Amino acid sequence: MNKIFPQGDAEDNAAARTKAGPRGEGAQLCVTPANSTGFLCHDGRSCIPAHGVCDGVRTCPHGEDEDQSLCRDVPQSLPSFLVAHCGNPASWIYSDQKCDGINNCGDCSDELSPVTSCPLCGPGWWRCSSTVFRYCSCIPKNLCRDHVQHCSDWSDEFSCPGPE
Ligand SMILES: [Ca+2]
Ligand SMILES: [Ca+2]
Repeated sequence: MNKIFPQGDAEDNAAARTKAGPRGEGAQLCVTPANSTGFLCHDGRSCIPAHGVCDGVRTCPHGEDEDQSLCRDVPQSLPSFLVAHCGNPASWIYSDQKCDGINNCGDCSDELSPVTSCPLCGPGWWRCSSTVFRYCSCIPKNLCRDHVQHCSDWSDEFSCPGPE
C-alpha cells in the first residue's frame, strides 16, 4: 500500500521524519457519533470525521487536525487509518467515505465490488442502479416518489415506499 504513491527522495523523507516524526505519529483512531472512522483530537474527547482532517478547516478545538506535520503531503502524511484507496490506485478517499453511499472515487469503486464490499443500503436508502453520478447502488429515500427518475429501473418512483 505504501508503494502506491510516489515518495519524495530519501533525503526529503529523512528530514521529514526528524522534524515531524514518523507518519501519523500520535494520531489516534476513534469512532464518531455517526459510527464512522474518526480522528481523536488532542483533548482526548472530540472525535472528528476522517474527512475533516486536512480539509483546510480547523475542526478540532485546537486545530490539530490541520497540523502541518499531518497535512504537509496528503495522503502520505496521514495516518493509514484515515485513508482508503479507489480502484484506480492514483485516487484515494478518506476512510469514512467508503460505503457512505456517495460516489467519492468517481467510478463507484468506494461503494461497489470488486474493490469495496459494503453492507446493503442502510435505513433511509433505496437499493437500485442509480442514474445519478453522485450515487452508486443506493439512493437516499427522499429522492423516491419525487416525480424524477433516479434509478435505471424507475423503482424509485414505482416500488420505493417513499421517504420515511
Ligand atoms: Ca479540518
Ligand atoms: Ca463513498
